[in-house]
Amino acid sequence: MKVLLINPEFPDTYWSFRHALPFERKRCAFPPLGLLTVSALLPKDWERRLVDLNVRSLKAADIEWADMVFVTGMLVQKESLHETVRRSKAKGKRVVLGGPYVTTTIENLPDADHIFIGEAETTLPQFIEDLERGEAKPTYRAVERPPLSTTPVADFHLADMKRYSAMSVQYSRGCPFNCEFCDIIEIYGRVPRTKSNQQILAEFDTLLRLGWRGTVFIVDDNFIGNKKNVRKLMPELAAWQAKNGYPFSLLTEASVNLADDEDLLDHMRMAGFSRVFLGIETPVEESLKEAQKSQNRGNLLESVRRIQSYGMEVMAGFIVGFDNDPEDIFERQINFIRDSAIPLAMVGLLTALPDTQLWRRLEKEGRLLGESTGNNTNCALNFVPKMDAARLVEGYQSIMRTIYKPSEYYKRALDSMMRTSKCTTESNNFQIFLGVEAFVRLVLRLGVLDSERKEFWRFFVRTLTKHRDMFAASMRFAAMGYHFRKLNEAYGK
Ligand code: B12
Ligand code: SF4
Repeated sequence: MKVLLINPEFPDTYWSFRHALPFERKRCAFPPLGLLTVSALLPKDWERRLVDLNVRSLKAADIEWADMVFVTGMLVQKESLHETVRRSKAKGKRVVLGGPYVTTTIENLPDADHIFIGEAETTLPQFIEDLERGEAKPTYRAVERPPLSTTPVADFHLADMKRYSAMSVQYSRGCPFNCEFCDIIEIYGRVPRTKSNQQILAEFDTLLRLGWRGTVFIVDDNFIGNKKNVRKLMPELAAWQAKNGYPFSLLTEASVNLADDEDLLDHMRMAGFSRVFLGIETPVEESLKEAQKSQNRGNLLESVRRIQSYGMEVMAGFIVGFDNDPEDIFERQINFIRDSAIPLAMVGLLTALPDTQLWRRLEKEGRLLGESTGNNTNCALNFVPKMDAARLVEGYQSIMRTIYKPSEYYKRALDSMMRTSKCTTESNNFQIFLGVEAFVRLVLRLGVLDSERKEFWRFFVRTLTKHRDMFAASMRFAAMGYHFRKLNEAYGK
């Protein structure tokens, strides 16, 4: 059996890093871990190939080679997903679909032969048995959420590693919190399941053996969702990094209450975590209450600062469009982002994702306008907000225009380096932004051709005088700033 695994194309969003990647000659930020995991669940003697449309195009010959085509995707990839299914079906191939889009969508699903709803660890083996008997069903639905002990090490070798700027592994699924807008808890549940220490370290071993060095994204919904297990993992992870000479700089997502646990923060520092993405959402207490985000209590600025003091750059998500947002929400968000020294702030309009508590409430209130595009930065609202919609979109754009102005952005980058540098570990110093060639391309684009080149040189000189030890990180900041500026030009005018 020959299986072609396809990851559809992403549009240009916060996380695509599309305008920053070319400096390093990378095509895509992260490989499609879901598909690589699905591949590892297939019988060993089946042939498999991966085509990530974010890395290269899909050729007719790719499809012709295959007996079956497996496609994954998020909501935001649906256009490319539909096109991929159409092309595969046109060539008479059996098409299998899975992933977050088909798991959550309320629209008509594409015309695939087999659709997998939910996680595939138990349903895929069942499908393979059924297929052998000639009785494969059109739909497979995971009745229970599988324990992660059933998740194999992903087939990382299928990914063309040099095309990606980071590799991904997953330690846990699910989150114990109950945010109203969140689809994670609907898809992956509120009881966080983790892998064993041996499992996750085996994945690290595999990446190391395959020659990977650099950033590894632990793609958990909330890395500290199961604190008890994470605490047990940390010393082993730190020992693994030390034994192997700190080959990986770690990035993950966590809830803000990470700041309350200094022991865990210290262990994360020792294990080589250099960046953490937090769901801050808003500095407005009433809006946090409305979002049922009780874990974001207390002084949020202080929480961010504490995490930064352990050497971790804080990235964060912010949302505008809550019913309780006051008229001055836009200025308050800008001020918070400025004061918190978060260079990479993902600001989005509130989005009602299918089958979330927010979706159900808005439906009851008659305020839903349809399924979202899945892209929360493209100014498209899928519900009727309390604030005037035009004012909300204009306010949102004013946040984006302000925070990604080079002077504002570079100031936050310098502040962030100031706060994290005191605690830099060996792995935090990892040369993330590698190579003379990448540096030359960056200087040419931002220091010569760009209309904002003065700001770049000011930043450059300040970095050299104050943060010479973080030079590689500072150049990554410059590249990322360029990405956000371009993104803003596309969406935020
Ligand atoms: C890592 C990650 C990313 C990465 C990389 C993704 C990639 N290259 O594939 C990055 C950071 C780029 C990313 C970006 C975004 N993401 Co994202 N991301 C995740 C995250 C945290 C983990 C994904 C992952 O690797 N999981 C591990 C694998 C093993 O799990 P899995 O993918 O679910 O796969 C399992 C099953 O779904 C199934 N399966 C999956 N595919 C297939 C295919 C077949 C054929 C079969 C049979 C089974 C199957 O089997 C697997 C094993 O059980 C998820 C949350 C989550 N827990 O999954 C959000 C998530 C997928 N992302 C989400 C969103 C919204 C986004 C963004 C739009 C955010 C934004 N506004 O910018 C962007 C869009 C992408 C872009 N570049 O523009 C949503 C999707 C919602 C939806 N319903 O579609 C999720 C669910 C999180 C959330 N609620 O916010 N994301
Ligand atoms: S903390 Fe994050 S993952 Fe957990 S419920 Fe809230 S939004 Fe979802």
